Amino acid sequence: MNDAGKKAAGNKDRAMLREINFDGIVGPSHNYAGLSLGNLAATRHAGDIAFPREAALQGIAKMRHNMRLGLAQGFFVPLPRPNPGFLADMSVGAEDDFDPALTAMAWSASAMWTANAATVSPAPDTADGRCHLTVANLVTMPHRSIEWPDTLRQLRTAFADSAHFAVHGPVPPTFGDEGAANHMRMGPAHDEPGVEIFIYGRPGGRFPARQHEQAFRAIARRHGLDPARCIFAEQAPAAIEAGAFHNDVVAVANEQVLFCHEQAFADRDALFAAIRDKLPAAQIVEVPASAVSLEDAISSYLFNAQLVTLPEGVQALIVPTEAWENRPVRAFLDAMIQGNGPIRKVLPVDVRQSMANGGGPACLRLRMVADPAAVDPRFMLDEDKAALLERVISSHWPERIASAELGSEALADRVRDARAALCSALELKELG
Ligand code: SUG
Repeated sequence: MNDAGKKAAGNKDRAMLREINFDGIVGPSHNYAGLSLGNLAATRHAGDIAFPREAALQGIAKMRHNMRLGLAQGFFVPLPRPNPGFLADMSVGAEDDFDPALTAMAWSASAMWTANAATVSPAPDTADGRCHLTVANLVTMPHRSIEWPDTLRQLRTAFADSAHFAVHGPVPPTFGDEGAANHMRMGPAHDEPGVEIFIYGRPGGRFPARQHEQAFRAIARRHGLDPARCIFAEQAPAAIEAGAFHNDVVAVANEQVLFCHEQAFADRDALFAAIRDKLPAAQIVEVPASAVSLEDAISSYLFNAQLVTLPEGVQALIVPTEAWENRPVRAFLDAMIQGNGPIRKVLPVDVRQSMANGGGPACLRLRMVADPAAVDPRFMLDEDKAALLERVISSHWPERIASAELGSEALADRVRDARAALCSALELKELG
């Protein structure tokens, strides 16, 4: 089918489109190794004991919470860990050739933060009327750079229906790409053409700027986006310096609403003007630094929230409990919901185990806009499957992992068996 034909078919299917959040199930090797420079929570918690079972159950509870709001929910399974290919490539083993830092990289459960799995352009935005995904190369952090081949395999399984989806490999590794964590989409409704906003960083600061502008420009071209509906804007260097290693730590958007910190962007006036030009109905809820400092925003993860449209039509902000408990943030949120703005509800969720590694509610999910019936049903969640996941996790996930245990063959066997049990329960043996 040519592009025009596909576009027409896509338009016909548009009525079936809805937002689906795909959360990463926290893997059985979840640990705190302090691998991410510039991610203050992860650095602060380096060496702490991690609780993989509790972490994964917190993740399932969040998914259940969101499903019960009437939202469509999917999930991705953890990647094979310890990553055998990486250890072999680096010639790292368990004896004389043991290297704790490289071993920790091979064991990282960081693929749980699926906001970094890919950049997603929904069907109404693309030239061929299909939903396009580009897997993120994540090259800035070594432990994350090894995710994409297995993530790509999983995306190509979940979104195998080529009438609806096009799943691309990564952009060349010269250009760092961290996926949807730096990408926002605004529009009148999820199923209508939107404005895609790509936020990149410039190197030179104290911490790495993980997202390259050219990576996003390449993605916009390969997804077939209309240049008139794309915005490329720089993240504020001060935000990266303060620990906002991804844009989704200082901003989140949903339909017409952008919720962001005053110091999120290098040139906020230019960005806001561009958004209003392309989407006159845009509503920007900006949190002034005088109400919530950048430091409080980053430590509480106020903006690493899921901003969602509930079935009754109002927008709700699903925040981590840390935000709800932070005094200035709470004061701002209380005033916001008493006011007359577009965000009508604030709903806290407990994902503390992930938060301690710098991953809030928004990091844990990849947002798609798709017809749920076009997705491989094995990746869609309902109450029964959530109970199944809970049973597998409760009986197979290690209760606790200390950093010093990484590299233990007995623990590696346990982690591999846990993942195998999950893939088998979900009939996803081809990912095993
Ligand atoms: O890439 N943490 C992740 C957190 C990713 C959060 N994602 C979004 N903001 N969308 C990271 O820094 C910590 C791993 C460790 O230190 O063991 C880690 O990778």
